[in-house]
Amino acid sequence: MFELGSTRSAHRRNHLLHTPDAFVRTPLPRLERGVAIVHASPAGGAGFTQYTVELEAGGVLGASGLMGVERFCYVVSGAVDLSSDAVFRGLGVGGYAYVPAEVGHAFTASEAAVLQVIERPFTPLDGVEGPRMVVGREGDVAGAALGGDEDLIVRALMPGGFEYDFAVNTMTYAPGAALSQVEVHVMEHGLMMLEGGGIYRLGDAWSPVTGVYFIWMGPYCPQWFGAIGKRAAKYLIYKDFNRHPLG
Ligand code: UGY
Ligand code: MN
Repeated sequence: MFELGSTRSAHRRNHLLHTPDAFVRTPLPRLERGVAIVHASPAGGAGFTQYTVELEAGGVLGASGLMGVERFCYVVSGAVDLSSDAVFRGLGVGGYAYVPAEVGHAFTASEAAVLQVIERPFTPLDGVEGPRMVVGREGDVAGAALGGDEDLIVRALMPGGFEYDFAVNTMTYAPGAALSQVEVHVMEHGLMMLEGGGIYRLGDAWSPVTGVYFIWMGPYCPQWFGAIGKRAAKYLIYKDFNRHPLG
């Protein structure tokens, strides 16, 4: 709908709220029969990229071809097959994969599919072996109660070892559950709402979030979320992790 130029989308120095009315679809190299909505990128202040990929049945997302860039993919709807040295068929909703830098691969939609894709330059650590490919399903990951709060369940999709330099979690809030503190931390976040909604504090702004809203939080962006409504709220959240702030 034509909203006379108004939107809740806002790009500030240390955060972006990206709402669906403002999404612009674009082609990308090595993306066939599909389009991308780029949410987070270095151009917008982030140290990583995060984008939504919408694939037709038979559409393909190939490796980025960028040197030293690792990738994480999460299936939001539909299903894809991942081919690399091995083939992983039928990654449906909640399926995910981590592909280390320089590993050839392609995601092919076995039916129309929507993916969240996160990419970043990998930061190796001296004396630590390189990371391995990870393929999993969120439903198989045990949840942990954040700070002992059974109404706020975190599922860590990436392994926690120092081979890996980022984390991707899902966080599921029972209706009325909230973060127990306003967080201010050096790590960045890319966040995609998956279910339900609530109020997000970003810096000095409190915003209603729901649907497929995306948020980028830069380092030290004050942040807090409380779930509102009669059903659970859930989001997928990226953060840089396991590395010294000086690199
Ligand atoms: O992992 C986190 O920093 C997470 N608790 N942040 C957030 O949900 N905004
Ligand atoms: Mn946080």
